[in-house]
Amino acid sequence: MRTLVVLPTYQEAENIAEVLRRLRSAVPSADILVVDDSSPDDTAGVAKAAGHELGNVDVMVRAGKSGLGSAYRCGFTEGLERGYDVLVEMDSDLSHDPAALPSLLRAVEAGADLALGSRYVPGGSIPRWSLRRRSLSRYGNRYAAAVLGLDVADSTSGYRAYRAGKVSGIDLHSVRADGYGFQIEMAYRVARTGGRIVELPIEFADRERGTSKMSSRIIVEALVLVTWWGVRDRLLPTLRRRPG
Ligand SMILES: Nc1nc2c(ncn2[C@@H]2O[C@H](COP(=O)(O)OP(=O)(O)O)[C@@H](O)[C@H]2O)c(=O)[nH]1
Ligand SMILES: [Mg+2]
Repeated sequence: MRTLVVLPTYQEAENIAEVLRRLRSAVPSADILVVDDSSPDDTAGVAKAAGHELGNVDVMVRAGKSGLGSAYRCGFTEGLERGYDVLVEMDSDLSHDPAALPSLLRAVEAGADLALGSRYVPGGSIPRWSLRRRSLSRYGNRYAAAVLGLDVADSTSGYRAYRAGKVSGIDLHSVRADGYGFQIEMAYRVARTGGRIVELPIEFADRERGTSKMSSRIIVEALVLVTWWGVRDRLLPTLRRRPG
């Protein structure tokens, strides 16, 4: 299966070269596309230099910071145009261990439309997170699952492999969310179109270098969108079916 790993980057100059090297040794046959938003720390330059050494690494540079969801929409559109069979999402800050990727790819090969690296299935873990951050993520995930009727324990996870045919069936331009909302929306769309989602346990290491780019705006966006999708797809249709 021809695989493209899409790596969104913003200010990851300290991490990207090691991510690329570890990725190449974990999955030597996969091509890599870095989508950088003109990071001021020259992440793109570092990625190009490392990519030159490793081969089969492309770097797409966009004009300015436009969000994680938008970076993936660009990367996936490119991947679909180039005819890949599998499209992979992974953070570029070493939170996601590249060594776990072969098991996600095997799950897609075995029939999954979306193989998710999950922190909230038995065997999954987040050793370094504070109780506050852990609770926010855990309850956010539970809320999304309950409101959307989505049978996924970790729909905000950003470590995943999609069957490309499933992504091509989704109108990426109509996917608006960024950050966590983007991850939930993509899982929701796969589920709603009858796709098979498989969750595999991962250890989420969290970054050791650099800082998170996620903000409270991104969390609020996800909560508002999930609530809206739940009202639109579950509550309103039920009300309409009621006589009188
Ligand atoms: N291209 C691009 N990448 C982004 C943007 N925001 C975040 N990222 C990347 O998305 C990944 C996850 O972001 P991060 O800040 O680590 O999120 P967190 O792990 O939830 O705190 C990292 O590789 C970031 O560099 C953005 O606006 N544009
Ligand atoms: Mg991170």
